[in-house]
Parts: sequence; C-alpha cells; structure tokens
Amino acid sequence: SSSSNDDWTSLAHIQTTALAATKAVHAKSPLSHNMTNLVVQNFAANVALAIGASPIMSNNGAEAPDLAKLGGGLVINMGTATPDALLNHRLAIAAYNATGSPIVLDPVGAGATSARRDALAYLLASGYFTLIKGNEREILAVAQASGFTVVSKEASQQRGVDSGDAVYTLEQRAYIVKRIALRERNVVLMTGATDVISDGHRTYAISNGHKYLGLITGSGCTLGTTISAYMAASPEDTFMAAVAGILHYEIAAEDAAMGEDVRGPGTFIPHFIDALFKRRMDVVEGKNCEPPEGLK
Ligand code: ATP
Ligand code: TZP
Ligand code: MG
Ligand code: MG
Repeated sequence: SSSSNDDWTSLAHIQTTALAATKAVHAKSPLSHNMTNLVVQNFAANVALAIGASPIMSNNGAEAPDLAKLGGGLVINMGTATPDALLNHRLAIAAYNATGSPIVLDPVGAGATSARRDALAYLLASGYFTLIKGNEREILAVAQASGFTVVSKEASQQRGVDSGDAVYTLEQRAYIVKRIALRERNVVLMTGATDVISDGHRTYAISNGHKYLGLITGSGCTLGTTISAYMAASPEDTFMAAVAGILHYEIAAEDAAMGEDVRGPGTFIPHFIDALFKRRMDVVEGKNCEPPEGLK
C-alpha cells in the first residue's frame, strides 16, 4: 500500500532498500543537527533517538562547521525563524555544503506571510538542499520561489502553518514535485494524507500514516528530522533513504494508532515514540518485515 509503482520487482527493491536503510541508521547512529522551531525541539529530539539517530538542537551557526564534519545531517526548519536565525541558517548551510553532508529544508508556513516568503527566498539563495519537504501550500511556495508559474496565488495562500484541504490532484502534485526536483537537482517531498516524493526521475506516492499525524503539532517537522538521519546513514541514494524514513515513520504511526490505550492525538504521541523504536528494533531483528501488500 506504499507506492504508486505496482511493478513487483520495484516494490521488492523498495522493501529491501528501505529495510537496509533502517538498519543503517541503527548501526551508524548519525547525528541529526536540528535548527528548528521553538515548538518541536523536544519532540524532534525524542523522535531522532527512537529511530536510532543522535540529535543535537543547535541554532548557533558558529558551531555548524564542527558539527558538519561529523557525517550527520542538518535540518533547516523555518517554523519560528527570525532575521537573526536566518543568518545562522546561512552559516550552517554553507558548512554542510562544504562537507557534502545532507540538508533538509522545511519551509514551515512559507505560503502564509510575506516575511516567510522572503525567508524562503533567502534560504534557497543560501546554498544547496538535498531535500525540500513541506505540505502542499509550502511546496507551492517553493515552486513560486523557483520561478514556476504553474501555481495560482489563491491556491498558495496559506493560513498559519497548516496546509488546509488539498487543492491539487495526485497527478498534479506529482508533476509539481518532479519539476522542482529536476530544477534543483535534489529530492522534493510534498506531504499530506498521501505523500508525493520525487528526485526528478523516480516519483512515488506513499499513502501510509494515520490521521492522528494530521492532528498533532510537529509531525511534519519530525518527519524532516527522521529523513535527515536516513540520508546521512545512506548517502549513496538520498531519494531511497528518504522513502525509507517516510515508511519507518508512517508504519510506526499506523502501529501506534492501533494501541488499545490510544484514545486520540494526546495518547497517540507517547505510543508513536514507542512504535518508532519498536519498528527499528523489529527491522534490526528481522521481525514484522513483510513486504507491502502489493508484493504478495
Ligand atoms: P500540516 O501543517 O499541513 O499538517 P505538516 O508539516 O504537519 O503539514 P503533514 O502534511 O501533516 O505535514 O505530514 C506529516 C506526516 O503526517 C507525513 O508523514 C504525512 O504522511 C502524515 N499525515 C498527515 N496527515 C495524514 C493523514 N490524514 N493520514 C495519514 N497520514 C497523514
Ligand atoms: N508554529 C510555528 S512552527 C509550528 C507551529 C505550530 C510547528 C509546525 O509543525 P508541523 O510539523 O509543520 O505540523
Ligand atoms: Mg500535519
Ligand atoms: Mg510542517
């Protein structure tokens, strides 16, 4: 149930690669350097630990050159960014680009205000992002910032950090992420009930996850943290690393939501951390690793 590509060989390959990537995060415990918003700091650190990564929340650009040498990944999340924060982000982007380590950009709320649109333009002009992720409105803001005219202004106006109802069809979403990825020569992920991810050549739709992820704050941000660790641990194919991170995250959400004690978004959160950890240990021990339904 995880891919638009129903070719058996491809799905088997995705499954094998995803399991190997989960094991790589466990084995390498990569640094996940988060320059993130004030809302999700603690949640993101706990998600990183649960999947086997080593989190550091550091917003000081001056220490980025040292951290960038440690083989980890960086998250630039502009959820509560200020002008001062953007200067630190630019220093960190330069440091990670210099070592070639991966960077995730999450332009939170980029479609909501002109200050956020300016911040996005500033960040995009600051260096190369290995992966750009966001909800529909945020990725539309990225498309506009990179000069595409496929997007109408009304469609991209965002209220706060939440995306609202989906505006585009799955095919249109796939087209948008593919076009941006080809232009930026990176990986682009548009999240939602169905996530669409592309490196310009491969484009997958992933419909795992649970509606509770849409009802808690920080699920998009902590997916970015997860992907940063996955890309750092499996740098040979950052697209497949990101797919693997999404599958780990969303299968864990499904498992957590099934818990008897889960009665809503509040009780979901601690069970989700547990399920992220359990999914990791199951994969490491070769348990519960059945391929997606389409494989049978
Ligand atoms: P928004 O603020 O618009 O909710 P976000 O940055 O929180 O955006 P989401 O689009 O909610 O990001 O995606 C975060 C994670 O939650 C992704 O893994 C996504 O697949 C998952 N998710 C969100 N809503 C649902 C849903 N209704 N069903 C399944 N998974 C979902
Ligand atoms: N306000 C500024 S950042 C933030 C809020 C509520 C968190 C957004 O988290 P997510 O992961 O995009 O839902
Ligand atoms: Mg959400
Ligand atoms: Mg978000």
